[in-house]
Amino acid sequence: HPHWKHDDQNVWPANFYHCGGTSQSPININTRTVIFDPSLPKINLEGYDLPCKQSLKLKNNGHTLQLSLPETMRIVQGFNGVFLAKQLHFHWGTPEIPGSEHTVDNTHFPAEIHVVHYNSKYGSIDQAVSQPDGLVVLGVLLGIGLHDNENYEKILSSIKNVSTEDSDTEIPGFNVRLLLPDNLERFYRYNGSLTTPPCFQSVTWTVFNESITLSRKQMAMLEDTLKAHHSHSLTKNFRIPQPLHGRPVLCSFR
Ligand code: BO1
Ligand code: ZN
Repeated sequence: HPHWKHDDQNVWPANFYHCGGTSQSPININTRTVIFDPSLPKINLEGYDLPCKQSLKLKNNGHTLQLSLPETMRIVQGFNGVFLAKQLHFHWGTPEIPGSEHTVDNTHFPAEIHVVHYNSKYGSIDQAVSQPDGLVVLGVLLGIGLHDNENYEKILSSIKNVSTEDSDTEIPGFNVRLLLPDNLERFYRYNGSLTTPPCFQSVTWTVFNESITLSRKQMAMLEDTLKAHHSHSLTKNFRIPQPLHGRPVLCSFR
């Protein structure tokens, strides 16, 4: 497996076959051409309110800031099957270059989180990650607001402990539901891929319509604090939107 970096994303297809596929992620969400589908079921989350005594591993893996999640967190309705949480992570840019992966009407948000779940019928994420119905990822677009976000602060306050590549730390359990928007009923849905190598086309994507805000200071913690290989700043870790190749993008709301 060749090593990869976000700076190299133009050559991912040469090194990772699936990255050149026709159902890649992220995408631009064109709100004028999405298809309203009133039959999209409501998403029902279970076990997101974690006890404080259950600690979670927060890691800088050189590509992103990632929080491991317990399989007691699960999506029990809204998809075909039960999907168990594995991890959540962030994508971001710089103050000048907003770094969400999904764009809405060709506009990037400053950042985005992905909550990664795998289909319980496959028994493990490693078995599920390459299956067409293997993963469900929930995407939340992050903007800038006037106030610190106290829920995201539970993660961001520990960034200082994972500033270097491959470092990790434990943080107390908290209510992960509070990282998501209040309104889970308004979302976009399409079939796509992992947004990093190996880019398997295994993800049923959900991007929520409602965004969440962090303070400028909190966004700066993401943008400035983390380091990757050779202590280069870990920043601009987003993939540019990929061609739809005729895929429908569904929308749960008008
Ligand atoms: S994303 O949500 O599309 N940005 C995304 C991108 C890459 C992965 C997951 C989500 N990678 C996979 C690895 C697996 C690993 C799994 C869970 O993440 O390919 O080896 O088990 O951490
Ligand atoms: Zn991601």
